[in-house]
Amino acid sequence: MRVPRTFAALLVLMAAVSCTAAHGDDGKPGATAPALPAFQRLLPAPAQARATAPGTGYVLGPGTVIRADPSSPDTRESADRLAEQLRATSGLSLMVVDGDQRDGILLRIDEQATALGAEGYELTSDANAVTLTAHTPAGLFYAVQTLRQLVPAAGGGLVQGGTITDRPRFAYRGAMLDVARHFFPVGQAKRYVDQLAQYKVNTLHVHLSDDQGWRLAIDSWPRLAEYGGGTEVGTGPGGSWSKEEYRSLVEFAKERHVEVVPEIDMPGHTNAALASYAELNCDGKAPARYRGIKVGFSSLCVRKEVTYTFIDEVLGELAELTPGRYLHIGGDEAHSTSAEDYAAFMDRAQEAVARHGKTAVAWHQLAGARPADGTVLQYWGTATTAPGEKGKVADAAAHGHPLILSPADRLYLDMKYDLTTKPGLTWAGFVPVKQAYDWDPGTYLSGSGVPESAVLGVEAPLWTETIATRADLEFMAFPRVLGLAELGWAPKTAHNWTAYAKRLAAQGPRLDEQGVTFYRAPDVPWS
Ligand code: TNX
Repeated sequence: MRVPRTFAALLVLMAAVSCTAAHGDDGKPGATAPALPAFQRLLPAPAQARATAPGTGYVLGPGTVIRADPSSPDTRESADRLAEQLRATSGLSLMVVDGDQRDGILLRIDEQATALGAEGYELTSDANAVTLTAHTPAGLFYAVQTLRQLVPAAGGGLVQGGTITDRPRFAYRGAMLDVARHFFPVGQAKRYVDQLAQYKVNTLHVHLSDDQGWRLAIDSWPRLAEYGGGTEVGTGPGGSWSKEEYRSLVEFAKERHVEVVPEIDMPGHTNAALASYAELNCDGKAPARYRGIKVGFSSLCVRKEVTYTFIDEVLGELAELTPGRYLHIGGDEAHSTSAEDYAAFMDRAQEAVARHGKTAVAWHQLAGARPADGTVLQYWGTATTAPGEKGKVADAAAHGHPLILSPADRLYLDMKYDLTTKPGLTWAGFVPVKQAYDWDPGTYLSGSGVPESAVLGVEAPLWTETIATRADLEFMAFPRVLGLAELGWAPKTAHNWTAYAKRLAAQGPRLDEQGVTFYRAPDVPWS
């Protein structure tokens, strides 16, 4: 049936006007809409989305041309990557050309569009074109990730019509991978980055050293990797990354707008280093390497000067390899170091980071000592953390230290989901998918006086004492890490477990397609 043009336009207008932020309501009674309308399937939920009527939008097919606005060189790269991805997921080989016509898929970086911010974008879809506009390459990258979720999987099809205007709630959206307890090759870290970047996560924190192993080659202290890298939890061979491999990870991440934050944990969690170099021990004797899962028994020798030569050289090489802003210096669970020694040590570790031109990140125990100007604190407490400990963190926040929130009973991906989970620990309790999602980073520490403005963002750590394989790693991370992505990006107004659970379920086929061995958690309505 032919619908008069003006009438069709009116329908579109009505549909648009009836939409609210983040919920394109194109599922009217009587319409043959899919189970979940396209804009409502997006994960993370966009800041604003207005869908036109169901069935309207751009039909993506074999004849679609991808246009990169020639006024900015960065658009061509994004256009080529989009073409590559669509070839992989939809089987379509689309032509990429330079041009700025609104016809096909147009990618543009608009110098004037400052309102979109450092990571925001606008996506519009109508009968003629899908237009992706951003102020920065990162914003354009996120527009592309959104488009990928809007393209029906095989052979193209309708890209729902409407406008999405989007930007993140928090600047820091991170995941941590512990490659020290069990060694994982750089390829695994890249695979994780690739998975996370699709959901607009922008930081990979790598935990590169611990009691059980040292995982990065350091030229000035070669036995760290050569000998200290040769163990892991259990009986495995361990391993380490060459500098070349680390650089390739940084580059791979950068292409996906992910910043790598390397961590060398100190002064505790250092048995692998202490075993590698006798002189780092107060008694001059190297302990045996360690393959167990206890924490808190090791410490660098705080009163020996060689300790500071050591950390300065290690952090210097790390800074040289890392274009990102941050070096993480750990500082957690230094149970065998006195409070006074701990504070003195952490002062000098922070000085070393600053000397090498970086900003220090440390676990929140540093709040009880002397965080230096600018140091970022990573909070890993739980609902039962003592008010005094939270108070110290709140004090630090009041003195200008930005906070990264990683509450262990919400975001520790190594906690078991429930009784049936084989890998994992339970010291922070079970963490079902709902619990990982259903909290608000903005008000999480407000009871202790921390305002949302002090929260730089969120991070989900994946500790690997009990996780030795890719399958287990992905089983523990997915789908909970998507909750992290959602909390980091989506507006607070979109927070709703029931709606989120449906959107999460809609990601199931995508995860399957990518071979991710995720947990089909019973609290999610998977189809
Ligand atoms: C606590 S979080 C740790 C890690 C463990 C983890 C296990 C933190 C800063 N320290 O050393 O691997 O718990 O869940």
